Formats: sequence, structure tokens, C-alpha cells
Amino acid sequence: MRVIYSEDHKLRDARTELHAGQLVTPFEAPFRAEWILAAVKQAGFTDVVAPDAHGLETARKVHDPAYLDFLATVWDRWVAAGFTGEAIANSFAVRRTSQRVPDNIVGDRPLRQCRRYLDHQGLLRGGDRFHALWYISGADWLTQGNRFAFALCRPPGHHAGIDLFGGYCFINNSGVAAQRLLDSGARKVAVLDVDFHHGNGTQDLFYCRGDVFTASLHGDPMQAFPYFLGHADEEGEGEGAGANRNYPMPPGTPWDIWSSALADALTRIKTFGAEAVVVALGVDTFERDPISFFSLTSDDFTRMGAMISATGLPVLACMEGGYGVPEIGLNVANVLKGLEA
Ligand code: OKP
Ligand code: ZN
Repeated sequence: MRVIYSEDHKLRDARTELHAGQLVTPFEAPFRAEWILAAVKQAGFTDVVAPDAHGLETARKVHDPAYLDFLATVWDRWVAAGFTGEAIANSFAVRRTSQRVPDNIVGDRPLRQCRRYLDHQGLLRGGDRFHALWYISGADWLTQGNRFAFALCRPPGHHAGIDLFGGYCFINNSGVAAQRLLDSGARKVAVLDVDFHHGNGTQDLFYCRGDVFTASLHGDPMQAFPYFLGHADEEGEGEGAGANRNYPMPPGTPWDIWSSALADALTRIKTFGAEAVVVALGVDTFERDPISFFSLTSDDFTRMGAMISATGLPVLACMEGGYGVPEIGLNVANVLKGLEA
């Protein structure tokens, strides 16, 4: 198991999050990666290397280049407009409004589009803009013939769509990694999203494509973020028809129910003909996660890794969610153990 990690994740350190009507300390914060790294090392995964610096070429194939330009410049434009707080959406392009993009940064298209998530989200400031996509070097580790890699990246990525950010995510790490595998010779790959939240961004990236199978197991969007996508009848379109699968599940969902959804997703990934699996690895399905409502135990994460491993496919796990409690480290380490068992 190659573990990929860089201290640069600490550049992403938002000040506030609007949660339940109050500005709170963000759930998605640097301590997460530090706790996870410590637990993973303690569990014996000591092959930890820094990611290679990557440009935006691969990201441009899954994100709108204009969106990437927006990310690259938004903070400077925000400051130039005289604002000192975090860049946050506070005006909404709702139904029956003009789709013209205003010149003012507050009305720029992606800043506007993020509002559909109704999620307070500080924007990238400086050097933290694109480092998370460096972790796609985990894909290259597989391409070189290795079976397992773990990209210990943050911020997470699976809510970032073609030209949208939200839910702590800006660049879709797993999606860019999947693209990288294709560019390196794989004909078909899968992104398996086991984070508690629906991988709406990843679904958006590949919804009309036939070369990437996307599957997401998550809290029912009728009751859980991101609310507006993730239903079972979203199956892909055009070339991508049949290549997206959603498994929305209710509060309290325990391992036996969750794992039958996983078994179904894995069967479909094999039938699809994926040559590798990128796992969008959130451990916020844990029973004591502070912002989620499933009931997985720490031992269940070992079982999860073992089930994924039984496909026989190469696996790149990309870190997504998992919050607040010390067990996030143990739970990630358990998935890695299950993969290698
Ligand atoms: C990101 B990942 C609390 C409301 C919900 C967004 C949750 C994003 C989860 N402030 N905010 O999928 O773990
Ligand atoms: Zn999540």
C-alpha cells in the first residue's frame, strides 16, 4: 500500500462554516489528515511519499476550464473588490432569473452556481488552490503495476462538479484520478463512492460518459446533503446510460444493509469491465460521525476493504469525508487493512 501525503493540505484551513444556523469551526479542517496519517502509520502502513506536482491538464478534461480559471483567480478578485472575509455566496440566481454573468465577483457564474448547495463555503486563498489534485499520482502508482494506493488528500473532492464547487470540495480528486488512469491506458474505470454523502460532483463529471462507471452509497438526499442529487433513478445519459448507480439509504443504516448495496455496486463494476477502481473513501458512515446518520462500526471498515479487494482490481483510495471523532484514523486504517488482507 503506497500512501501519498503532503503537509500542503494544511494550506486549506477555512475559518468558518455555517452549520445549523450558526457560524462554527469548520468540520473539514487540517487535524483530520493529521489524525488519519498517524493512525495509518501506526497500523503499519509506512510507505508514505509526497505527491508529484501536477499541472491542470488532466483536471481540464473533467472540469470546465473556465471554472478552473475561476478557482485560480477568485481570491485575488475577491480581495480586489475590497472584501476581507472569506469568499462566500450571498446572492442567489434562483428560478426565473437572468443567466447573464455579472462583472462583479459576487455574481461570477461558479460563485453563483455554488449557491445551489446552500452551503457556506470559504474559498481557496492562495497556494491551496490546486495542490489536492497532485494526489492523482496515486493513479500512476497503479499504472506502474501496483495494486493499492491511498491518496491522503484534503480538501475532499466528490461534491465538485464540472463547473461547480460545494460541500468543502473544489477539485474532484477521485474524478481527476479516474481520468488519469484512462489517459494512462485503462479503457474503463470505476469510481466507487463510499462516503456518507452522495458523490454529486463525480456523478456530474461522468454522467454522459461510457468510460467511467460511477456508484455512490449514501444518505438519502431527501434527508441528507447534497439534497438535490443522488436518487436511485439517476442512471446516466447518452453514452453514460446505465453507468451511474445510486444507493440512497435511510437514517440508522447498519452494515448488513449497507454491505448488500456495496455487493451490488461491486458486481456492476465488474460487469461494466472496469480495469481499476477509484474509491472515494469517506469514513463518515461511522456510527459516531457528527454530521451523518449511518451506523457502521470500526470493524465494518475492515470488511468494506476486504469486499472491495475481492474484486481483484487495482484500487486507488482517495480521502473524502469523516469528521470530528478520533476513530476517523482507525476507520481509514481498517479499510486499508481490509484491502491488503
Ligand atoms: C462533505 B463530504 C453542515 C451542512 C452540510 C456539507 C457537508 C459536506 C460533506 N454545515 N455541509 O461528503 O464528507
Ligand atoms: Zn461525506
